[in-house]
Amino acid sequence: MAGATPMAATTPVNVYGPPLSTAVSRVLACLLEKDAPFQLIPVNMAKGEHKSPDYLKIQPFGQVPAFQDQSINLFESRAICRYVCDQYASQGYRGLYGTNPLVKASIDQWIEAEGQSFSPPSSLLVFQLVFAPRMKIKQDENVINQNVEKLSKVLDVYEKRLGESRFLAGDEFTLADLSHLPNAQYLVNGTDKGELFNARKNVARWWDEISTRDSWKKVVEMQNSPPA
Ligand SMILES: N[C@@H](CCC(=O)N[C@@H](CS)C(=O)NCC(=O)O)C(=O)O
Repeated sequence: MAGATPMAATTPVNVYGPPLSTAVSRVLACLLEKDAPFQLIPVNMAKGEHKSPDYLKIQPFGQVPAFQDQSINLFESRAICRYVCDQYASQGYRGLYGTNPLVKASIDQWIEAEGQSFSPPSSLLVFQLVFAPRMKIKQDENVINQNVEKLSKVLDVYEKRLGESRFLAGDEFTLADLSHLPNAQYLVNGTDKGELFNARKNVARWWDEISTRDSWKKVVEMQNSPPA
């Protein structure tokens, strides 16, 4: 009975890692959009639990998130999200990963743009501007300036695209938009670089719309609740 959806819909999946991690929060947002039951399993990264031999058995690169559903283990947040969308296709928000090959191709294209073009400069900025100060690591002004410039160019492309369609892959919110939430959240709300988004009319409208979805508001609540 592999792949029996009713079973999958009621058996919680396991997500390992803290909601403060951008990659973990991407998966949480997707699970919430799909109404998929999950258990969040803490991984104490400060203590190096993500590098322990037991953890490496489920995430061989020693990163978060790791994901388990019945007999499978997965890593890479975007791949996990695609799996969740397919596995829970008939529940939650059905349009998240499209319903036909043409729409899916457009969603995949923009998920790739997020991973290949948006994420590299935005992740470096999130590290430099948010996590380095918390970890008492010295910030590198050159890295910050170079990546502000790179991200600006990427967001110029987004500005044009979002002048043509309401969301990245078309007129519906999809996984492509969702994938941007984690890094954008830190940049807009946790740094002085929010203008990168807010000063671009279409990007600002898009950000406002995607960041106020119930699923993302729940993730932000989880990020702000102290661990039990
Ligand atoms: N491409 C991976 C990135 C995973 C990743 O970089 N996770 C970070 C936290 S957001 C991590 O585990 N960092 C600790 C390390 O690399 O040792 C994904 O999307 O899942």
